[in-house]
Amino acid sequence: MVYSVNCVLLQAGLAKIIGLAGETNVQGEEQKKLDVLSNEVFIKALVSSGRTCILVSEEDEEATFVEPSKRGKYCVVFDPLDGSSNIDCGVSIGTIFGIYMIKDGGEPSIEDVLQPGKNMVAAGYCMYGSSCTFVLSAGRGVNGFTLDPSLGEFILTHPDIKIPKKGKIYSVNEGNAKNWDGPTAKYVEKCKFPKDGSSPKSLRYIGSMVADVHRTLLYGGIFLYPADKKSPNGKLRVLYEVFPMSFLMEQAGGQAFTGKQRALDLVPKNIHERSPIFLGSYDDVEEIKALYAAEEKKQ
Ligand code: P6P
Repeated sequence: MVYSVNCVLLQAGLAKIIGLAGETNVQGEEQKKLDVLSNEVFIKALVSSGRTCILVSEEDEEATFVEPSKRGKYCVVFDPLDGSSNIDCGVSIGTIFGIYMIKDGGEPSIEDVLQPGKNMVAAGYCMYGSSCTFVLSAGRGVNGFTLDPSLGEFILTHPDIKIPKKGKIYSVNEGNAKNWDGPTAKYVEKCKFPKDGSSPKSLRYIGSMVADVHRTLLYGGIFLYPADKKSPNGKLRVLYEVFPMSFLMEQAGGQAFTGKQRALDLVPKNIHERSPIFLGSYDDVEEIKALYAAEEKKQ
């Protein structure tokens, strides 16, 4: 599936299939032709695999329930082409996915995908950039694979990825700074003007979650998409952005926090629910957790 999407993306600029599809998705975001195309690739392939029973896509308002004759035991939640607003300028974008097992042998129901992220059996992403990189965890560590186009095969290039315990990079959209709450504002201030004599952290923000998280996973540091006055639940979607990336971070020795709790403990109430997220190096996330805990004490 990701190989097919990668091939289409590589030709997109030439084949003039970039640009808008003239529709909007459930998020009210303008759909790029490639969003629609990649969504169709994943839905068709997952249904015909005979292994899935419920599919949740960022592009579809409702979940897809696979017909009984093709049904399996896995529920897949995915963003087929995350960061697609960056397609036209060639910035790395990606597919993000998480996999649950159906809760019991009965008739699949929406409850099977409204499980906490800690119940996922696997999660990962595929980044379409200067190379096609596939990062996956099935609950026993994180491994990275790079597509060898001459073979059409993914080669294990990043075995047993471990995120550095502390990093030198923070990754956030500073354009939202005026709307941040106290702990986030204090944390970012601390990154820029550390009071302990350490060097300031560098700011790196691409605006494509897969690219920002991939860099964070390999180099360390922290990625933040906090709540703010405009978006009290943040922007990123729990099922197919927050949970998969949080699952990977924990598997790689990092952590993920919502501002209130461990991200993977969250129980979503609907399939497109959003949540604030702070994820990355263990010590860096600890610092922002302490600021939120101190704020909580003041309440
Ligand atoms: P902003 C892309 O639209 C996305 O969903 C993520 O890939 C990315 O991290 C975030 O939104 C960027 O949002 O508001 O900073 O442009």
